[in-house]
Amino acid sequence: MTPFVDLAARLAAEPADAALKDVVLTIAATCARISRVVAAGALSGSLGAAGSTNVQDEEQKKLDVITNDMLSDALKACAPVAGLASEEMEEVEPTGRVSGYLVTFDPLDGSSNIDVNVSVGTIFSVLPAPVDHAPTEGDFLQPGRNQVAAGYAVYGPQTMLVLTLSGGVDGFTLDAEGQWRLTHPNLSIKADTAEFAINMSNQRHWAEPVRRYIDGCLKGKDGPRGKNFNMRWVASMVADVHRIMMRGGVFLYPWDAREPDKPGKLRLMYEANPMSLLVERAGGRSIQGAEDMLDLQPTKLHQRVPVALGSANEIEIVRAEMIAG
Ligand code: AHM
Ligand code: MG
Repeated sequence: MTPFVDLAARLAAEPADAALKDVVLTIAATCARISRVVAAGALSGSLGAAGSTNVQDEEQKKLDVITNDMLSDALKACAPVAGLASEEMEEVEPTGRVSGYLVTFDPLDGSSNIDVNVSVGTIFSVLPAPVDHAPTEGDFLQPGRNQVAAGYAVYGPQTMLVLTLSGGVDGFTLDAEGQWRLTHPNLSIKADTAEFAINMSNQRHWAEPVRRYIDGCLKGKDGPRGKNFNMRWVASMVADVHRIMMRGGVFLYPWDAREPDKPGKLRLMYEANPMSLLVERAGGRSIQGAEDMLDLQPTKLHQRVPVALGSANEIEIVRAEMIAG
């Protein structure tokens, strides 16, 4: 008998309504199936490019398309879901139902890592749906604070699901029978850290506040911070955020001058908002510019944002640099 309770039992203790729990259980079950497809790799013929591009003009991998279809099909069949939107779909998809919930997702985050067998993941966000009409794009444009649930699955050495509904953040590990077991209850991100994650190859394109912050970290004990920093960059946001959930740290994907008209690389509705809710609920912070990510009023479904999230005290140092300009 395992001492770890399963996801359904853990959700039973949540005050959230049964319909929301149904949505979360549907996503969790689909992530468990996605994990098997990802793990099969070349054996399932699913590695490599799909030969198509998404709305951001990014090349889609076969697994981006496969996992998008798996989640879309499962959510369309889930009665409380009124509409869905995905990083890999141009338009929102109403399910034909009114009221209930809207789900946004990045079906396979970290696509560049699929073919090299490095951790990838699924990110999702659940928002309330309108009660009197089929959802349109405008109904999805709600600030992150409106999220009623958010989470990610990371397909790594262990497959884990990390989620939040009304309260704290819990981590579940997928067992050999395909059940999610509560292995990491009430996750908490430590407030201080000496570890940062950023794609350093973009250094010359950054704005001044980000340069100053990273320069301070790189100078270590000899610089203004007076301590040495370590650096990690997996290039899968899910894996980088998961590390922060486990041992603290900060993650930055700032605006840079490669594409000056775009505010950042990562997407607000599928990546930044759900991760920000998880990080805040675990005691961390998440900002875009100097403002809290979760307060940002979205203007477009596929909107991009600059992101800095992680250990609370360290993010306040990043925020201070942003304010200083
Ligand atoms: P994706 O959703 O197409 O996989 O892109 C998002 C990913 C993030 O997971 C990761 O943090 C970032 O892109 C890595 O970008 P880069 O390759 O510029 O380092
Ligand atoms: Mg992504």
